[in-house]
Amino acid sequence: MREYNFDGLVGPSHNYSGLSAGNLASSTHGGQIANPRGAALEGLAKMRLVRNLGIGQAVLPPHPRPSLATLRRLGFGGSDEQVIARAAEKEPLLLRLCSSASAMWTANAATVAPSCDTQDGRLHLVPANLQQMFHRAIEAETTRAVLAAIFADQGRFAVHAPLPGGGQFADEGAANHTRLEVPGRPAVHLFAWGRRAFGDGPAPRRFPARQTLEASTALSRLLALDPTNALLVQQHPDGIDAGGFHTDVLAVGSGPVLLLHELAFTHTETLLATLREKLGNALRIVVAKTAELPAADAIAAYPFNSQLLTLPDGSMVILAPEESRENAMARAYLERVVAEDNPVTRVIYVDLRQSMRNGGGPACLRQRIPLTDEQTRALSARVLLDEALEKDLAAWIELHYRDRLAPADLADPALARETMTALDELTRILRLGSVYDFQRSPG
Ligand code: SUG
Repeated sequence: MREYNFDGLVGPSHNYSGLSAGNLASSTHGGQIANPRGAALEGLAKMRLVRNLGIGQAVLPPHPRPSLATLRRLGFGGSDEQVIARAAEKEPLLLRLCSSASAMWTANAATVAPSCDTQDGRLHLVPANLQQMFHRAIEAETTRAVLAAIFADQGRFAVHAPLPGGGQFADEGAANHTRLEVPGRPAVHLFAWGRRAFGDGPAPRRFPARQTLEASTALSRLLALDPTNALLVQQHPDGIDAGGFHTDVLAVGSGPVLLLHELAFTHTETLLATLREKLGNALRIVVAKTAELPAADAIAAYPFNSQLLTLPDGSMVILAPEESRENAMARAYLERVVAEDNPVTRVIYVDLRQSMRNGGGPACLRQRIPLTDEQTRALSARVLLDEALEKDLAAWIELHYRDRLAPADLADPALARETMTALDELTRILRLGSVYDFQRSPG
């Protein structure tokens, strides 16, 4: 079993529209000018770095934006140009919502259970419905089509439908899911949630809780896990209100290591005791208390939104955003992690400023999918990153992406055309088939 990081390629419409209440970076940078080409190249550089560490790396494609299909479903008609012009004139917010490149944050694309943990021995993937935010909810359909195209072999892979219904089953994917594992014991899956849909209980007051208990419970069933190894845990309402909109903003875990802020979850002591009981002495936990690292710093600098990567020699590295190096408290926390008795041997900092300004750090940009060799051979598309694919993607970005995009530019019909041309070509590079709506129906 080898873990592959499936990173989202940043889409050509990457921009700052201030769409995500509760995500402080998104709110702060709304209206600024973005650099889609720079963002896509930053993302690709991170993928190259991870691959060069000897770790499995793969890609997931952007979604068509603006989503003309969504604008049409909302009553804007005529030619593509007219749809965009009418939305821009009458409902500019809707055009911005339908133009976000948010599918780049593939931690939110799905929740995954590897075949070694599931009762039927297949890899299970549940695409996230992302109900809480409109600009993200429109990702689910395309995500499902893309995953179904890649993981088409139903004998080995089960791609489920996104959870049904409205906000009651609001699901944000792997950003709220952590898998921990030590040698000789079954893996433990932590499913975090922010509010109850049915019934009362503590909930954030200031910002939305994006994941419900009911959604997390449904995921633990659908993923065909042994229920005794699936734990449900509440995100701390104060953590969400401080800007920790997903679990991965305040906690990250992999293998035997769990890093967390004390405001990541409620009842932290009980949770940690349960984890120690299930995983034993090999489990390594490093908690940051508020005095060491205030939540505001953790959220601004994103040390928990790191990738915790296991190298081929078994040691681990933390891939953290530059912002964590620049924040003295975040950096000191990460240095403490390295100094303590655990497999983590160093921190590597990466520049992902384009994505970070929308609240997306290293961990947001990847979906972790453990695969056996046989499963990698059974993938139905060219998504595993090797040198040739890396070159093709770099050339594709250079050819198709703008280096400047302001929210007002989303009204430019040429952007939609450019994006369709680019994505059409990308499906050929990745041998994905016709996964996009515009490839299947005219207009
Ligand atoms: O859903 N930002 C994303 C960031 C997602 C980060 N993912 C994880 N933590 N796993 C979000 O809030 C901002 C778009 C804008 O404002 O233009 C945005 O959607």
